[in-house]
Amino acid sequence: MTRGLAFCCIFLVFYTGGLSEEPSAEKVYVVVFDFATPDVKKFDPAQTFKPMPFGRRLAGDVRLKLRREGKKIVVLDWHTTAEASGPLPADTPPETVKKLLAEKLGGHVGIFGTVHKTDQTVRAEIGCVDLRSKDNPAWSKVFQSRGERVRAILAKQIVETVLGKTLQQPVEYGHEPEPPREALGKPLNVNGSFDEGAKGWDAPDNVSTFLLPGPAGRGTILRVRTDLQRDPWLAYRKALRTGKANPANPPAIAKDTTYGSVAGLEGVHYRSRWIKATPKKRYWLLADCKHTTTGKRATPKVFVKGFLKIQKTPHAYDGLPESSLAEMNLTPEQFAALPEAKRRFLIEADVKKHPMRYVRECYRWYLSCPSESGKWNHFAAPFPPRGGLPEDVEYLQIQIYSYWPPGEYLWDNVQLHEAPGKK
Ligand SMILES: [Ca+2]
Repeated sequence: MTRGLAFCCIFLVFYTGGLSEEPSAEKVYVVVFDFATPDVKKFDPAQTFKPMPFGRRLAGDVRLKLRREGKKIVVLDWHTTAEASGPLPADTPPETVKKLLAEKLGGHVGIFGTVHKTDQTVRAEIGCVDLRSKDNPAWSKVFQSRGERVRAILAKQIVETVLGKTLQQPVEYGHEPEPPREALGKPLNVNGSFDEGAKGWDAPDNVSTFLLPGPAGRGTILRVRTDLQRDPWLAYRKALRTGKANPANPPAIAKDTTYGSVAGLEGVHYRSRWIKATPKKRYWLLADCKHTTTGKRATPKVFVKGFLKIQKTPHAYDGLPESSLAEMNLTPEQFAALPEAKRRFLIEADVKKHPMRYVRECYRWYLSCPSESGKWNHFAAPFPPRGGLPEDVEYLQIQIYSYWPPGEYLWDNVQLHEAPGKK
């Protein structure tokens, strides 16, 4: 069965122009308020993991996609936005949004809405107020989708509607011939073959990620499982991040192949160490992958994400990451109860101590690896699809992403190379 792509989209109200049609070359300041999530499940205090409301995550995806659309669009950061207003539901009067934009935030365009999520389908009612438009200052529209990529699909649809244009798709395997190995030279990442164990990568957790001997000729390979119960897996991952669990002694986590499993929700990311980025450069990413899931086809991905250090985005951070809180023996509640000056002091000291815990994602691309079950396949593609890496990217990270269908994914030779040719 095909599952997971957008199947429905309903136009509700008036909508004409988009941001891209604006003749002015001046910057457009956009505020994406967190979307309300009225169906959010009540937090069970017996559980250690508190999920972030879906509407807040979707709003975050919309901000990121808009930021990637170039320098003319300036998207207000989440902390400043959330300080001005909590989630703004779809039925917020346009006048209220206008007031927030004009008097509090200095924005041109405000995006807000309500997200209804059932196990299968997400329905997002999105409103937009555009202070620059005289004829058509407000619109609203319903977006609906389902499946494991539902957030990415909805964010793309919302951004396309706001901008009034179709976003370009990442280039997939086969659009450009892979250069010969000699031309690619030495990989930029360490140990893409996994033959030196976890060197250059996260330590495997031995529940969802394993390093183990592969078939003849492959040396060590990465094995990923996504057919796992989600809540105990999330709790274990959190315990690992805060030093309260040891991968040498992993918990037994039951198999789950439902839409509520790890495969259907978060999926499993396996991350490389930081790789220094060179702005304006172009790269090739190579990967070998085989899945043995019961679904015939799967499209796991290898993301390359770009990050910049927090020092370049002052006042963008307002809290401590959970690993730092754990180091300081503080709960989030205890931290929140400290006087502001003390919090600021702890954050600034922690940024100095662990600068790489305070990076912000500013670039994202992925290698799509669509394949049938049971066979090793080789994938390779260049990125960025056009031009070179944006100038603000300081570090790259490879994230091997396995998700739907639930089951086993095997990976080998995940390698990043500088593109050959013009220097
Ligand atoms: Ca290998």
